[in-house]
Amino acid sequence: MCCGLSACLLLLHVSYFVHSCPLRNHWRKNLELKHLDQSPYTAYENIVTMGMVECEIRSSGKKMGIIERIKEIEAEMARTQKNKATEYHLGQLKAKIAKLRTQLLEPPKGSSGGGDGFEVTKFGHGRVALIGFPSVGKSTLLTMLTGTHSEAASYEFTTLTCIPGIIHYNDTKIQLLDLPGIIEGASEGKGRGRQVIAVAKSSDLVLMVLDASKSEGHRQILTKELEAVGLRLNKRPPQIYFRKKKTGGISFNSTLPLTHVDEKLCYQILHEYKIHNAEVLFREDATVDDLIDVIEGNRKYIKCVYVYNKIDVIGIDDVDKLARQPNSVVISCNLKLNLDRLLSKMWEEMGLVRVYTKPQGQQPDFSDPVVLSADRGGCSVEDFCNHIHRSLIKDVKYVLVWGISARHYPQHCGLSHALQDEDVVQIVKKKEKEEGGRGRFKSHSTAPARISDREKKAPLKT
Ligand SMILES: Nc1nc2c(ncn2[C@@H]2O[C@H](COP(=O)(O)OP(=O)(O)OP(=O)(O)O)[C@@H](O)[C@H]2O)c(=O)[nH]1
Ligand SMILES: [Mg+2]
Repeated sequence: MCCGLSACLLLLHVSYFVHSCPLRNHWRKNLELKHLDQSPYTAYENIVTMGMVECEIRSSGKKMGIIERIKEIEAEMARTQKNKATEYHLGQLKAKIAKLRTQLLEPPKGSSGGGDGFEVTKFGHGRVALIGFPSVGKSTLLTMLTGTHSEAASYEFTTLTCIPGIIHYNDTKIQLLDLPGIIEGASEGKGRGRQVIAVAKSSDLVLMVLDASKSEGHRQILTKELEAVGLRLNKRPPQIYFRKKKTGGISFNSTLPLTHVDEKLCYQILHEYKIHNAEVLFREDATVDDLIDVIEGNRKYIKCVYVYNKIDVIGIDDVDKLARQPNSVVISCNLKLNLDRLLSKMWEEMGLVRVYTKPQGQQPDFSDPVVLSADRGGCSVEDFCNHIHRSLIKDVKYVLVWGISARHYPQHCGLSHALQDEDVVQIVKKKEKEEGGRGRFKSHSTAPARISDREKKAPLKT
């Protein structure tokens, strides 16, 4: 009875909502949704869905506003002449753009922040992302290097999602990700640019695939798109110490003469971020952009190799010119040219360190290395032990190291020793004396170690 009554009330409520809702006409007009004339239950479900769509529209409207403001500031910067008098104004404008770009990257309020990204589980010892314009040969390259089939065709946007493959190289497994092609404006959300760039951010190395027969400008456009979302390719973090404080104003110092930034400019940029108490120390002659990167604190410094594909369609002089550029490899997937050089360059840039373990009194195990890297936790003996097991570190006395990092074979090393590729390590554990044993020859009996500690036996009864 009670259930029937509440169902009737729900029906009445929904039909009222469907027929008198002020947003109804707006939705019908804007979204061309025709299902409002359906049953009240279906309509109720649709209203919930449309509410979400409405939120999305509002947030994308907000984002459009931000993009327009960025464009306006960029135009103002282009109009402003660069000289000593305008450098403070230009610095402030740069900070404004950086702030707006950060806002653009924030997920809309109320959403979980996940969005419909490409969720590919991390696998292997390193992750490499293929980034490039459509139809440059990314999928063909993935198929060549990993054997995983990814649809390749002569039309653009053949790949619409993220396709992972595994490269087996030097006893390690490297995950290679084929991604949809990105276009100019990807950082502002054009195409699936935002999701592609998010995958690039989660990688250890980016392979920027370029068409050797197309203009050199493509490389700059892609670099600009990646920089706009906080990716810094082949750069190291600026040597600027920055710490926010609660009181005490701004203290500005440098360890060398600065040519790009002075105290006044630094103050202005910090004020733009509403920071009035902070400590800033320049350890290198950094630029305004570097200072903004440090203040923003969300930049990702990532290595990038520029891969020029389709060299079979250009002349030898052009190939030579491209091959001489820094961090560049020229290849042809169709003719299988130079793919081994690409793999060795990838390996070099990823800086993976293979360490082989040697059990005491046995040969080293060369089949299954422990793979370390500076980007993923570090390459010291301590990192090596933690990689094997978290609890191992407290039992380690020292380690014996054979290989490039050792001065003589074997070298006794402590936890801070930096290991190098193909080192062999034997862990020597602390003697088990503390646990009640007797050095190497731990006694497994519970009998006391010294004669004097033994309990006296009762005299024999005669
Ligand atoms: N001449 C020449 N053509 C190539 C080479 N590698 C790939 N192609 C051709 O380029 C076209 C595009 O290749 P895809 O692998 O689909 O390119 P993609 O970058 O994955 O394209 P999207 O998925 O659309 O982003 C195909 O017709 C390939 O046959 C090459 O080395 N030389
Ligand atoms: Mg593709």
